[in-house]
Amino acid sequence: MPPRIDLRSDTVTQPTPAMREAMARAVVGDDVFGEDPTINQLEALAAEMLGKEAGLLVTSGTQGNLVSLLTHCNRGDEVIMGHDSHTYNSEQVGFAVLGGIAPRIVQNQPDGSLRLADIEAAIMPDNVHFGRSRLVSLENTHNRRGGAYLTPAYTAAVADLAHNHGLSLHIDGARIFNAAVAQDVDVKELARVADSVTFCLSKGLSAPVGSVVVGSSEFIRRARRMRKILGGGMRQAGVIAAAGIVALTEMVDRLAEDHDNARLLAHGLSHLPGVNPEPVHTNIVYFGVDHPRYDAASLQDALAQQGVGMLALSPGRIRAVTHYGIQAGDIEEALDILQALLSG
Ligand code: TLP
Repeated sequence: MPPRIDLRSDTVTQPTPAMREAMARAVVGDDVFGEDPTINQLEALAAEMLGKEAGLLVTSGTQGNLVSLLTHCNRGDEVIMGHDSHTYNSEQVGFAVLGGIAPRIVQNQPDGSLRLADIEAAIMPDNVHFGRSRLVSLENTHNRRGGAYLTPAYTAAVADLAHNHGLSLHIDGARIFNAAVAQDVDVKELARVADSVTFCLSKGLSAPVGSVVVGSSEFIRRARRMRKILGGGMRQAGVIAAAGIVALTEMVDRLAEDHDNARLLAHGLSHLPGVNPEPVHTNIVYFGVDHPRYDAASLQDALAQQGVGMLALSPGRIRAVTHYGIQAGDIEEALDILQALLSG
């Protein structure tokens, strides 16, 4: 059974009633023939919202990043990415395994960014000894950096740097709508300058399945071939796309509530003994555990026994993520349970 108050991830969100209704009514067709009108509508809507020419529905964020990296790079090419990025750490380095692409690692800064000077230093000169630098990959918001967001100005500066050196820019924008809402900017401002963006429908936007890759028409044409070779041609997946359309039209603005609830949680944690919340930027709260009776793993287990789900993702550090299934009252209840455990 999942925990009653499930803060393990925003991936646990259930589809909304409007999504279930749209899924039941979706007009579908064979998408490998390009004949699923609901998928075509979702892909066009996603492209329009992010300021790109075309979109491609994929099964997951992992598949979206993999398809994108394999489409940008050939074997022996290098992708410059952060040492704490999800794509480097939590996607089985699929781009290296399946694409023969090498990561060129740069330190992530506390705000999730990569220093421009570090990116520039990681671009390899044209030399017979070296790999070919082909791509820069950013993550917005940044999962392991507490949901920190990148700004339009920073993203544009990285795009300029990459393009001036003949490289492309990919953004793992699994939670890019959280980044847009937190800064009160149009998501286009964060996406337009990139050559490709993957974003997830199935996290804070609450759809049951799916992510979308957006880019130029030519890039998406090649990405569609790549998705097929990875087994991602999904036939009548309009039932999935229908929920995705609801996600994009009805679920973006409410992300602000998740950010409020994350701040509420961090504020409450700051008054409890033995836990130290990190700065909150969007819907992700990390806190350090420094307590005489608990480490992160045992506190996670004690919380789970009381029906509260959080994840001890690294030694001494717990993550809690707010989402559509969490109300302010749930946060207060979780804080009461934590208070009893930590002070009892
Ligand atoms: N992240 C998941 C788990 O992998 C930990 C989570 O609960 O946060 N990029 C980023 C920044 C992500 O956080 C994730 C998922 C992905 C890509 C991969 O998306 P999926 O799970 O759809 O393959």
